[in-house]
Amino acid sequence: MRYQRSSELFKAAQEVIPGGVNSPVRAFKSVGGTPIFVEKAKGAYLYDADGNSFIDYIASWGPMILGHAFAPVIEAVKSRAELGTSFGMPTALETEIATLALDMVPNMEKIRFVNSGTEACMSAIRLARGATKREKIIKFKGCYHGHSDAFLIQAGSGAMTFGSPSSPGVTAGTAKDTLLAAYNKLEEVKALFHEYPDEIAAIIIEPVAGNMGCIPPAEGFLEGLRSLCDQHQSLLIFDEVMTGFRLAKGGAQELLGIRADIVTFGKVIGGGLPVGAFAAKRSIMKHLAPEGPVYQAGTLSGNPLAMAAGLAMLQALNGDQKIYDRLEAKTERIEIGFREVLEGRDIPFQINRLGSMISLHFTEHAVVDFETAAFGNNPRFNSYFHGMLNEGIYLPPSAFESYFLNDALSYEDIDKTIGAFEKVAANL
Ligand code: KE4
Repeated sequence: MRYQRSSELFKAAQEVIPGGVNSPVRAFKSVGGTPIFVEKAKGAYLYDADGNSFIDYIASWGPMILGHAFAPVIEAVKSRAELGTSFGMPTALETEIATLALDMVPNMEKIRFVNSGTEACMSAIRLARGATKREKIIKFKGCYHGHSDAFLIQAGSGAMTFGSPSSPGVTAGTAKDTLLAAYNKLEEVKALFHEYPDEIAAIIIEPVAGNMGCIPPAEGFLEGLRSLCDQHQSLLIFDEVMTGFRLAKGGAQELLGIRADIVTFGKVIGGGLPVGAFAAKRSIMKHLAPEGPVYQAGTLSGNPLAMAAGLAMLQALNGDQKIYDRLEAKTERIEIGFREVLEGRDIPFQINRLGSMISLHFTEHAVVDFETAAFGNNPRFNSYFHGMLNEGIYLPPSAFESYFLNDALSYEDIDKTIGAFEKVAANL
């Protein structure tokens, strides 16, 4: 593979954009090398500035679940654009996509659209604090809920004290209201409720973690969080920015059978345009402005162009009962193929998978939380990433990301991916 043009473009980008990218993970910092500058994409394939093509396993970090340039979405955006792109006034289109989303997702009665997953999670926390009149939240180490201050918190000193800022610019005042626990460790959550009785507004969690690689919830873990929230009148927030409309039509709530109090969305719900959302029962959403006092707003929230893309995406997913079976089967094929490649080699590995979320970890430890995910052999991951890239397979450029399969992937693509891994594994 040649990356000459991407290198030139990266150099130019770094002159005018911090790090040359508009989102850090794109810069290949953790895997090394020069980021690929993409020119176009169609179906399961990416085409870069050097004329290389790749089978795509990030699907724009989730949104392109039906493949790139999905015709119904493109058509919807084209025809909608002719009517004007933004009005700052309500449109019937927003009611249409809100109604469909609430039909698809169980247990939710109202939904508010925003412009990103970050905005959805930030707003959900504010709503939970406003509704409960409490200030503290619990999040889990390694879970990512976007880059608003309340979430950029790392474990403080000691096992279960409140957090400390994980980024300059986040204040100690903010950090003191974010408590941390280890994913899948219910006893740590119980201890926080014991330590801060009546102060915890909400628990926010990725019901299937995708930002430590893929980590499914342990048996009884989410059920335990549900009962702790019921016991302490705290709210359970499922961050379904990744899992929403991906694990099932109704997301993790449907697949895992656990009911959250607030659910956040992003990625798929926008069909590739900037959309986030958060939903809850009427009794919670009534606190949100302009109905209630909890303020939240956005110039482009519910933007008709983005709503048109999201509506076309949700209509396609809602109309195709087999999509999730197809995605599950293709992801299982990847898992089986990768296991066959690695069995018998002296390469310790774990493969975590739930539905079409999957990740490969080069470690002998079971990957069940951030600490065990961090045991991964990153140099080995980096040569795996670049080896696969050179074979025309585009994987997430970080050991701490889930792969996102899309419905446009053929079994020929899957088998080509496994064949590429066979070649790459020989040099790991
Ligand atoms: P955005 O603000 O990036 O739309 O969504 C934030 C977010 C919230 N919740 C979860 C569970 C998420 O995974 C994300 C964003 N995911 C990352 C990939 N792990 C986006 C990629 C990026 O940061 O460029």
